[in-house]
Order: sequence, then structure tokens, then C-alpha cells
Amino acid sequence: NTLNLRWYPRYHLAARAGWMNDPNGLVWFDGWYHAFYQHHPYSNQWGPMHWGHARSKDLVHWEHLPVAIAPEGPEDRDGCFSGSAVVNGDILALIYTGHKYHGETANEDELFQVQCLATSRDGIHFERQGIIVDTPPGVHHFRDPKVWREGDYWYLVVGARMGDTGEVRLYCSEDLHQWHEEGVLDKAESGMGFMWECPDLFTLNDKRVLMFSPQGLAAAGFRNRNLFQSGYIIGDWQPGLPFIRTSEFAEMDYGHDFYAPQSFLTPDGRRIVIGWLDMWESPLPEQQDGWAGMLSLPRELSLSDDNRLQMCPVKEMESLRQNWFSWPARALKNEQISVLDEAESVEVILNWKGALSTAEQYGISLGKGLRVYMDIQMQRLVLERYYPQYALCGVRSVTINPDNDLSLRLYIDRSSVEVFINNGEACLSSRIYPDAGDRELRLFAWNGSALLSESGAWQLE
Ligand code: DQQ
Repeated sequence: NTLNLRWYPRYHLAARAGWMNDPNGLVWFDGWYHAFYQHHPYSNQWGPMHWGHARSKDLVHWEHLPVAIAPEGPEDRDGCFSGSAVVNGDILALIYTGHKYHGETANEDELFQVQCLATSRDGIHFERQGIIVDTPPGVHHFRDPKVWREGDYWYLVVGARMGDTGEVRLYCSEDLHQWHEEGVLDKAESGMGFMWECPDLFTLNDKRVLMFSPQGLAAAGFRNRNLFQSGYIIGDWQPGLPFIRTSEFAEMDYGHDFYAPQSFLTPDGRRIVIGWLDMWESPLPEQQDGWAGMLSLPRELSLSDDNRLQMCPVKEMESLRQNWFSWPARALKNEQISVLDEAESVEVILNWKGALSTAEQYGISLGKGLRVYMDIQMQRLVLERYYPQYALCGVRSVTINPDNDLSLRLYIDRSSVEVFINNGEACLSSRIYPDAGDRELRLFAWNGSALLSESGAWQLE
């Protein structure tokens, strides 16, 4: 069967067919970047999880490889769940969660989750090495190991659910096979989630970032969306010492769709994050086209002076730039103007003079379904999507000072938009589902005027 490609990404990684969720095992090995991902190759829905696999020389052009691990061992009969990869000498090691139910049916009370190892010399064919971390007493949700090397040891963080409290547990090993528990690294206080999925602990400058995807976070005004969310806490940690928080929980991305992000290091020392550009319980209209789910662009992380995480698309993305359409500086007064007939694979660079703009709303729209705009009264940058035919309507937003200049970089693909604000200060990412012929880009300013400075769009290869 052929896929319907109307929404299939032009420059993001998606499965060739079937279902995709979390990115897994992001790693540089043997001259390639490898990206694995949660994958159900046999249908457009989540099912017994496999690890899909692709590799790239530049984080931009990806080559698909055969499925790396399939749920066919006694320890992972019902799924090879999320995990990570490390390079140990000339071996590529995958550390993942084996998932199975004791009975014949998917009964949550009879859930069994353990951490497993699989290894490869060629980076393509993997051999199971079995269980390396058993389920601790009192826990049954126990998944998503992230492993890294520090000094003479390997460390592993893993998500756990203790009663109704999400936790991150820490383990240590000399050889990736024998692990001993070092205790609970951090855990949810009231309202912070009943399960912390996909934890990742990494160093940025001299701080530690604990990134994770809580389930069941309490909604908090504009801040938390409730139920599924990805975010981070900054803190201090050294082997043998407790993790001390130095910041509150903050969102990774303020759009509709960014979950289960994982980080990795490039050979030149950049810390990159890739997330699943979807959200649980959100409709995925592309299922009717034979595929579902895609990954975000790789984003380079940095810390701002006030210790907030910043994300910018990796510089390699610039290699896709082809023609530049320039939009000269001008004032927009209670009007909209068309700037591009068909935005299907573009990078838009948009600069506004905040202090000289009075319009209640000013920004950019794509067809009838997407608007990204500054709301002066709310002091927020808003991403609004409106696809009622697919039950995907709603706004997400982030606080922005309307008196400052506003620079936006938008990556638009066939069914996604990623908005990077002021060089990474914040991101808004969402899936979008324009109908054929409904991809006109317009700039607008309503109830007042807005001043656009030099802007434009790159057509991407
Ligand atoms: N997805 C995986 C789990 C993880 C969840 C299963 C997060 O390992 O906790 O597909 O999206």
C-alpha cells in the first residue's frame, strides 16, 4: 500500500509507515547519528512497541534502517519500551524497558516492567543481553532508562510510579550489566504527577538539568496543560550526593505537541534534544493516511543568564535553505497581506518592532487553520490552531514582553510548525493539518498598527 503523503514531513523524521512515538537511543556511533524510536510497524496505532531506527550524517538527512529490536523476548513480550543508547568501546548498547503483562490481557495491575540491554557491533543488528535491572518492590510502572558515563561509572535514571507519586530512581554500574540502586533522585510533590516518564539528567554549563515527562501534572493557568507535559528542573548533583533543585518545574515547549524529549551529545560537545512532536490523547489525523507521529527538529540547548533552558534548531538545518523571499520593512495597519502562496517546507524569519507596535494582535497566519501572534493585552505570544474537522482546536501561549523587539523563526513542514522565539528564549511546537491549497502565508495587524522590520522566508530543500 502507498501512503497518502499530504501531511508526511518533508524534513522531519517520521516512520516509513505505521506508528511512531518517543525518540529513543539518540547517539553518535561509528560516524553516524542514530535515532531510534517507539514504533508499531504493523498499524497506524500504538501497539506492541518495536524500536524503529534511522541514521544521519548531519542530523538533517535521515536514512531508514531495519527495526532494531522487536518484542520477542521473554522479558519484553508485550513491548520494547523507551530507553537510551551509549557507546562502550566499539559496542553500541541499547538500554530499554521490557514490558509485559503476567496474564493474557493488558491488565495494569499485572504489569511487569524491567530494564534490559541489547548490544551491537555494526550499529544495525542487535543481540539481546536480557534483564539488567529488576523491578524494585512496591513499584510496577518502572520505565525509560537513560544511561550516561561519568568518571569510572555508568549511571542510569529511570521513571517510577510509587503509589500515585512520580519518581526518578538512580542506578550505578561498572560494566552496564550489574547495577546497584542509589535511591530516589527526585520525586513529585503534590500535583506534580503520578508518573515521571522519560527522565534524563545531563550537565549544561555547571548545572544539572533533570528533564522528564510527567503524567498527571495539575493544570496551573497558562502554565501546565494537565495530564501530559514535558518539562525540566535545574539543580546541582554530583555522584554520591543528593540532587538539589535550584529552579521550579518549567515547560520544555509551550506549543500543543512536544513530549518524551531525549538529549544527547554531538562529537563537538553540543547538547541536543529531540522530542516526539505529538501528544498522547491528541487526535492524529494522518492515521487515515497509513502513518502516525513524527519527531521534532533537533534543538541545541543552552542556559540563559537566569538559568532557563533555551532551544534553537541545530545549525545544520541551514543547509536546507534554498530561495530567499524577502519582505521589506513596513507598517501594517489593521490589515493582512499575503507574503507566500504556498508554505509547505519553509523557514520563516519574522522581526517586529515591539515598542513601535500598538495593534492588539499582530503576527502571521497559515491558511485558515494556524495563527501565531503577539497579544498585547495578554502580553503573550499565542499559537492558535483551528482544525475543527479533526477535533484539533485550541491555543497555547507563552509570556512575552510586548515592549521589546520580537524575533520569530518558524519552521513549517507539511503537518507541523515549530516557533523559536528570540533566539531560543521559548518554543511553541504544534502539529497542523492544512487542507490542500490552504497554505497561504499572511502577515496581519488588527486594531492598531505593527511595525515589521526586515523579514522573509527560506524555501527549504
Ligand atoms: N512511551 C513509551 C513508554 C514511555 C511512554 C511506550 C512515553 O516507555 O513511558 O511507548 O510516551
